Amino acid sequence: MTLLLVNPNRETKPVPAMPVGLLRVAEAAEREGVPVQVLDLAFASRPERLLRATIAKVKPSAVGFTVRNIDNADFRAPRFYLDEVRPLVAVARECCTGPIVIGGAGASMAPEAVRLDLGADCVVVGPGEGVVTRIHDAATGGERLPTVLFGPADHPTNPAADYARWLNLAPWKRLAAPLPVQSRRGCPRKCVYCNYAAIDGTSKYVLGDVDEVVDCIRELVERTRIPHVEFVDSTFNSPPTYAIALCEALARADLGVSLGASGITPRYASREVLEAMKAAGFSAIWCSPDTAAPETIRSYGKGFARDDLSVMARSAEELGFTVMWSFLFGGPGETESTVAETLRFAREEIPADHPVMLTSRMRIYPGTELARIVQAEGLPAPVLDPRVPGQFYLSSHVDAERLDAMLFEAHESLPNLMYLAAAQGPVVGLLQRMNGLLGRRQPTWADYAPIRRRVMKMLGRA
Ligand code: B12
Ligand code: SF4
Repeated sequence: MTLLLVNPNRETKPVPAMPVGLLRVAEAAEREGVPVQVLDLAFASRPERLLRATIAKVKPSAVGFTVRNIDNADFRAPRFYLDEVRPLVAVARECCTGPIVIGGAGASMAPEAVRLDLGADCVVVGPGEGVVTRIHDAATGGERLPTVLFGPADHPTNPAADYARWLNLAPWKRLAAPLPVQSRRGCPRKCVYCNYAAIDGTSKYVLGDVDEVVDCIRELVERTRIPHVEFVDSTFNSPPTYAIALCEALARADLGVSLGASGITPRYASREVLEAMKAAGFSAIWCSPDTAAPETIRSYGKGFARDDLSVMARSAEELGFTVMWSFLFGGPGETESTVAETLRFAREEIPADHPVMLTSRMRIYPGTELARIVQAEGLPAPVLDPRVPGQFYLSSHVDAERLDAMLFEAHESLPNLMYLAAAQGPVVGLLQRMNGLLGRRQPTWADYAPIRRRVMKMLGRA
């Protein structure tokens, strides 16, 4: 009567992502008395064979897969991850008579399409902790599962999971993987392309208890001996009062860990917030303003003011706090002049040693404002495979060739600019191994971008 939970995600770039969501579901199952086993296929040399052997041994009553990524949202170098998951689901289907359930961020974005593509029975949308008993009951003869099941966002959970217990940490450590920790769910902003409300199961904040988050980190670091934590919150610095309280508690606890976060909104990246983050142990952060032109800040629905960006860039420089900036060109309302304004901001206001990521064209995901715009413009509805033409939006007010030329020119002239594809390039793997070997923390863009950029240039990949 065991629930077998499988991590099929073999993507390790730009950062190897420990399957925090799947493991939290495993721990919720245990709390509710459901016997559970976890199979991590991230580094398996023959994943299908290992899955087959595990099912033969465990004889699970149901198999659950986490689908974190559908694609890499990269127009220039698209990857479609479901091609790797489909054969695994087929093995589960062949070897297990119980239901095959899919959950995870990717699955939550387009549940029915993912279910059909993978050939599963049910897709859980949003947090899975609150539906494990239902899955177990269905697997053991109870009421059949619906094809789509919504997980409640307010079900009790932990900020992370006991990685040392569920995972063989050796290969993760070899690539200097950080420990993912989530202090809150939800984001009330409404960026035009964003689907996080569906993934988190809520657009309202569900805030974790600050002391619990700190205790959880202390325990995780003791158990894993990995002194680097990555906050995986949709927006780490919002609400700012909570962010500051958490940072102060982390600073007081003085855990000797380096901290990172990728979800930073310029709206609340004031000097006060950045100072608190620095004092807490953050060494570098990843911020995606997407644009720096007032018109596109509005049309992308970003919810910050143009001045917030300048304040953030200045405060970060004054505090010696490196930011990895990410810009997304070609979305609704983009024109040649808004592109030029964003590139001007990158050239003139971002410190020259802060890395800047350039992404061209917006990936369209179902259920987003962008999908509605696409429909209103009479364009075809999005599908799952990013390699199918028409999956990336380009504003009709900007010429494709001109946009590409402007980005290329900026990329060639500024050493701190990179295309998104560089984040998944071969140099990243080399740096991860080097850091794993030296026992250093996960390479952050902050520390390595200039070196990486030079090496990539040498290899002709930049
Ligand atoms: C933080 C983050 C990152 C960090 C990761 C840091 C780290 N160490 O883990 C960074 C910036 C490095 C990153 C990189 C990438 N990311 Co990212 N990332 C996120 C983010 C914001 C949070 C993910 C997370 O950990 N959530 C916290 C956990 C607890 O939640 P969860 O995984 O969703 O799990 C819950 C439920 O989904 C469910 N559940 C999960 N599994 C299962 C299984 C079963 C059986 C059940 C029932 C339920 C269930 O229950 C869980 C607990 O509540 C999400 C967006 C989001 N809001 O989710 C994007 C997101 C997951 N990333 C995405 C992408 C594309 C990527 C990259 C491919 C980007 C790129 N081109 O490089 C890489 C891939 C990295 C990799 N190794 O896989 C996409 C994936 C969807 C897609 N487009 O296909 C997302 C959704 C963003 C988006 N909207 O596009 N990412
Ligand atoms: S701030 Fe981030 S999480 Fe919030 S809506 Fe915008 S992209 Fe989504």
